[in-house]
Amino acid sequence: MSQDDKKCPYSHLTTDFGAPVVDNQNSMTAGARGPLLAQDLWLNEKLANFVREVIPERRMHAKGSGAFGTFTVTHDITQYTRAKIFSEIGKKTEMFARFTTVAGERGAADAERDIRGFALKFYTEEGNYDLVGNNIPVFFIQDAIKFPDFVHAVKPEDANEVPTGQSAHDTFWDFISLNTEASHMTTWIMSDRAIPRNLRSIQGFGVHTFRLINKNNEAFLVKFHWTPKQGVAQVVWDEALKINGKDPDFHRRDLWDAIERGNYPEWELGAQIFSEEDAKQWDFDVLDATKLIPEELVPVTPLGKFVLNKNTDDFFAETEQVAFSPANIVSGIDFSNDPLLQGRLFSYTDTHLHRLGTVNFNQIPINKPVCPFHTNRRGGYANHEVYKGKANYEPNSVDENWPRESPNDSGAFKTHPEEVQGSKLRARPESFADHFSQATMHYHSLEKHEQQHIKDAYSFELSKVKSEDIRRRVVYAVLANIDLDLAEYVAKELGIKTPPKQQDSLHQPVIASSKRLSTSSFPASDIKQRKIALLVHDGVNASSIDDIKIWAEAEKAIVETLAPNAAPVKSSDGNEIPVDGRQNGEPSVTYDAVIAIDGNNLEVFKADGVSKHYVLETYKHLKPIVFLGDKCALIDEFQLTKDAALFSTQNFKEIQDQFKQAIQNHRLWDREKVVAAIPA
Ligand code: HDE
Repeated sequence: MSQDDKKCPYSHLTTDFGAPVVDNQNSMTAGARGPLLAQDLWLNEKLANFVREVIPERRMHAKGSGAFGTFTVTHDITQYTRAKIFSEIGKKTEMFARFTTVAGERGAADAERDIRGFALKFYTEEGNYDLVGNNIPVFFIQDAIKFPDFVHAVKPEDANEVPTGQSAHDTFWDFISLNTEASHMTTWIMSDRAIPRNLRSIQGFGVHTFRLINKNNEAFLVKFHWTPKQGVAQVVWDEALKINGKDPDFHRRDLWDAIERGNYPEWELGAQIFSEEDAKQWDFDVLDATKLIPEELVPVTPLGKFVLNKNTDDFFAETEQVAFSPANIVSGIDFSNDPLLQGRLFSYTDTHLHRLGTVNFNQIPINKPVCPFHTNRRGGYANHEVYKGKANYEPNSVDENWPRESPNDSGAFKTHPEEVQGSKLRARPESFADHFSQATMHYHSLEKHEQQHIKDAYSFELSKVKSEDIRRRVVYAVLANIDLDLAEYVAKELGIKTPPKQQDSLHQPVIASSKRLSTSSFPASDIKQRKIALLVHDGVNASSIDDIKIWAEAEKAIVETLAPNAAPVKSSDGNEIPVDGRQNGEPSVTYDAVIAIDGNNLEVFKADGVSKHYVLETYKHLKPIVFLGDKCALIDEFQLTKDAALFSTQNFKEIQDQFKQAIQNHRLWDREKVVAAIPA
């Protein structure tokens, strides 16, 4: 209940204007069996509101998950920027983050192969600062003018609106085959980055080059990165497909639960800071958003950290109505001439005017700056401000020329006075012409298993493309220019002729491989919030459950007991133990590890097909499994091969440290070769 509610004499359900409602169960009729009365204004108000509850969903990034957080400065970067958000170590700024899938509609599933949007809004004392980034450091296109073409191509096809949230269809790959500037980004979208384990385990990137400006008006170029303390983690493809069916809100739920439990996810915000002179040395253009700067060239300087520590109260009011824009910057930060960024600067406001329906969307609480704002604007739909004073123009003499412009030396935002000269034209700079070398670098930077996943993803997606011409064009015009082995693999999978080598020798990557592009460079440091399923049946040993719970609590991990049904199980000493769920209802894909608990019930377990499936699926998805006591026999029974993430023991304590490490590692990639033979 809000303060306002407390002032109301009634703690009752009311109409829009505060009149109490006495009957919310029955419409007003002429006699109990008679027709409705037009006088039933409560019914009318209720239905009228209901049909207007939805607003246009975002054209892209429609399905989102939001959370509030706090940003804290950890390093002094005042030599680079005068932005007050970074003014001193320890300074805190409140913020809001929204995570999204990009292609799917609001009801789409969370684990689709897709980019994840990762947008940050900092409520600074100088106004809102938005970093509207993605979990991938580059983008598909170089120029904003291609954006609608790209989005049309990836969205469901027009005739039947199929497929939702998927790129595995003809129009997407047609676009890719004809717009080779997308080649680098496509290697990322086919990589594990596009099927993250959860939203807590993704990196964020500002993608474009921005500027930092210090108090002496010196300018530096910058690319922003934010890296999760939880490590970067992915699922295997089969797991992603199953999550989408079994728990389409898996990512949203995971983020919510972590915050509710106080296991607040945390990211380090960093920046690659460099000069125009540095940029001139490199063989790629820092204004080209299809290129990244390898960290070997410019390491990431840490700036601060942010934790997401509060869930939303009202999804619509906050996550749905939040309006991000890369144009929202503060003094000390500025734009570059990246033509993709330049297009974004006005397109987001345009989107919000359409979607939120009023110029006053800045007054919606989630969008409202925490500092005062005096725009001299008046009116418009849904204006909430009550403006005082006579003047609504500037300069004025009737209100002491207030609000007036900030003085020149006030430190208020002024754009960097970069010199610009040139003819008016429509042209791509020659420095944007290399479409392949960084795709090659990305592919060559990855571990063998990551490369294999890329090969499999291209093969899978292109096998869904009906047009032979498109398939061939992708293999010959794109993949053969990235890596011949990749092209040959995919060609073989599609049954088309091996492509000739086409590598363009003019464009060898400046750095052959960059370690920090692999997810393996970002391991987790703990197992907080990881979920472990304990498989139990009647006859289970209760003390094993207790031991594991004590251990997990200390690690801030979550254990849940799953039984054949939701009824309590009987322990071996005859007591009833309540369970957290059914094995059939809480699928293995939503857990990070499984333990088959000991007891005197081996035969019951063996006869339970659901339990067997649970274990085999966990094994196939490369996750840790423990067989306790009598359940050790299941390793042979299920014909599993022992490895570094498969444990059998009479005493959990003996293996708990190795088990923890295996959970921390997420997946045992070495197991992948063994499980290839197991059916899905
Ligand atoms: Fe966006 N983008 N975008 N985008 N974008 C939108 O804004 C657009 C681009 C990104 O959680 C839209 O409210 C254009 C790059 C995120 O609310 C829209 C271009 C990057 C979000 C829009 C791009 C992004 C959006 C859709 C090419 C990574 C979700 C609805 C010039 C750096 C924000 C909306 C949220 C949302 C336009 C390219 C990130 C249509 C024209 C590159 C994270 O305005």
